[in-house]
Amino acid sequence: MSPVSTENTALLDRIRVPSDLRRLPESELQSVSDAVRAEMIDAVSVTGGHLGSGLGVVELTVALHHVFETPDDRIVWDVGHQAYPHKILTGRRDRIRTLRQGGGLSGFTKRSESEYDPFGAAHSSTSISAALGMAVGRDLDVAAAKAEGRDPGRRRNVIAVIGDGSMSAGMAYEAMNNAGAMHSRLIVVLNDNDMSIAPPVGAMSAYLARLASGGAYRSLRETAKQLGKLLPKAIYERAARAEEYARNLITGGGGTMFEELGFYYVGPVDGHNLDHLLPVLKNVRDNDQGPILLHVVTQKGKGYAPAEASADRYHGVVKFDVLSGVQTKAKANAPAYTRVFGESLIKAADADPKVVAITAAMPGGTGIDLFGKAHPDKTFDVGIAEQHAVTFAGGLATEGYKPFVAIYSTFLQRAYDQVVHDVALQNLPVRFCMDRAGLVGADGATHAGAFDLAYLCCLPNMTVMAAADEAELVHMVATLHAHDGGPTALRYPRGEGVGVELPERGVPLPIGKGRIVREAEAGSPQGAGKGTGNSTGNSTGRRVALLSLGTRLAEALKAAETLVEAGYAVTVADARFAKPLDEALILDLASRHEALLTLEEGSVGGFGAMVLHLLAAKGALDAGTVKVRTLTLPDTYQDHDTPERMYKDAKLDAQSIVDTVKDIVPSGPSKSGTVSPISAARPGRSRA
Ligand SMILES: Cc1ncc(C[n+]2csc(CCOP(=O)(O)OP(=O)(O)O)c2C)c(N)n1
Repeated sequence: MSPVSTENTALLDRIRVPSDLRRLPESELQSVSDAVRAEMIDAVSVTGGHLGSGLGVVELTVALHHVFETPDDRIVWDVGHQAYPHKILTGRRDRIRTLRQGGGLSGFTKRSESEYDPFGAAHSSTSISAALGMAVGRDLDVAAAKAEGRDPGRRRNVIAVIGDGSMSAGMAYEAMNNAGAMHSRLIVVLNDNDMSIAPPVGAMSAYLARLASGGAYRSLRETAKQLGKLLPKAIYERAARAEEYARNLITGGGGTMFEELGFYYVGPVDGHNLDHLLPVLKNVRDNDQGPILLHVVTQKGKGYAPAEASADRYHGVVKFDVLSGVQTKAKANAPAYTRVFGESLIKAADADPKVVAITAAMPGGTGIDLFGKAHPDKTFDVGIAEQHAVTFAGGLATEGYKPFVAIYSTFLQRAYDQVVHDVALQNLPVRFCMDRAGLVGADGATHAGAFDLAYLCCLPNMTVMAAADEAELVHMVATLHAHDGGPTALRYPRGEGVGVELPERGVPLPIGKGRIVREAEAGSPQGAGKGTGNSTGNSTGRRVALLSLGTRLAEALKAAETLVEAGYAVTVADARFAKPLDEALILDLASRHEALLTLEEGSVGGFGAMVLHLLAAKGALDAGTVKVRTLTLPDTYQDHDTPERMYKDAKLDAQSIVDTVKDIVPSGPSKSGTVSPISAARPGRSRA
């Protein structure tokens, strides 16, 4: 694929919105597709993002916008990660090089971004439900208009486009089951590229492969026969025999599973052949029946040789060179948390045959790919099925296994009742390992791991911890392994660690014990925190405690340096546990500082709320001697940007911490009588 040519540019210049595309003859649509593909490759080469999925649906996108009257007709893209060609054709081409950049276009569909995005997404398998809601809304409108004697107007089409990977989630079946029963007119395009992020798993994937087998897709002639059923009765009856024959060849006789669910099944059709796609889509558009499933076979990464040749088909890429396809990966200064997690879990399983690992279609993203190489028989990729993953782990736990369920914080949201009802309520020792905790940057609000502390800390039986650095992560994996008395959860962020030395083996931490990392009195660091510097502590300055949970610890230590220079006496503690809290440590901090700030990479209602509950319950706030502030993510959905920028906006960076402290406790000598003397033997101070 060549870089964007002037010819391509000239062609795309003629298409600002889909109505411009619809004015072009069908004969030009392959050239449009080629131009969109070149534009997309060029754009993603500078922004990074999802490449392979979009490349696979270029022709499908062009065909859909040509055949359907968007935006009045609704196209609902599942996940939305494949919607870059759609963005190029729907008035956003001029901003396509701002994809995933601060202030720029989202990497997914987003209602606030365009009227051509009727439903926002980023988590998978929602499209059929949303599209069915739209279809039923339309039907209710039409019925109301008829009842009132009004002209119901044009009956809009609703189309959900869902990948074969996303078809592995329960929600897709719940929606199809409902749609089949409602008989509402809905079009589901199954975009079958035989890939999820990783190769697809499960019986459904094998089933689709069987449907698509024998030349990969149907000829137009066969499809026309198949579509015969959608035509008026007389024509249909003539076509019926041949159609039945063709169908049996493919489905083995019994009709497809989609038909059993009440859908009319059409396909498989070659999703890169516009001569096939256009007539089939028109036919599907013009039929009057209930729900239709159009099975389209595409190739992930289509039209870009480096993507086609790579194992992951360039699902997600960083910036790359268009000609060679080589991605510009910055050299890492420290191992990624994901890798440290995967390697620590391998060690646990090396020593204990009861350790098993579960991922929901994210082996690479969670480090379970590493684990899978070392312990293939103990690794379970269940597909995009977080709910099932959790309850499946619950079942394993009942049999004495030690399941580690590695699911991003944001995707575990989907399995909340399974966490509550199937695991926590029964006190089963399932280990939840939540990668991408906190802000994630370019993927934006849909992927932020913002809520797990709030939604897990409120659950009886649950133990919740957060790693402050990669060495802590090693110890915490060991802690999860050792703790068999109930469910445990561990959160850690996206990206690289801070560069501390990694222990050879993890040592289980005492449950519910935090540690003091730097002490106000000594003014010097204690423990393993990096960047604590050689401060000249001022024990007579105003006394402030920073109580951090997770990787804000590094910012807390930076803030402490600045504050000490400004004359404050600062204690920095790492809570390690959000539940159970280290009560003795927290009450002690509250008793001997004028201000206590909690820091977390999570929403309101999480760690800070837990600390406030404790302080209130123990009467530690009654005397009014300590000012408490809970520094959390804001009560808004933060748009994508760099994580650094987003944390700054959230006022969780070192400078903001300093500003908050100065705001509530102006610098000066310590106020006598407001703090009690330091107890000689404070609990929870040392590293385990
Ligand atoms: C609930 C949920 N779990 C996991 C993911 C991560 N994820 C994003 S895309 C994807 C694969 C989707 O595969 P498919 O639908 O076949 O689309 P393709 O990328 O192959 O076009 C996964 C697992 C997600 N977005 N949502």
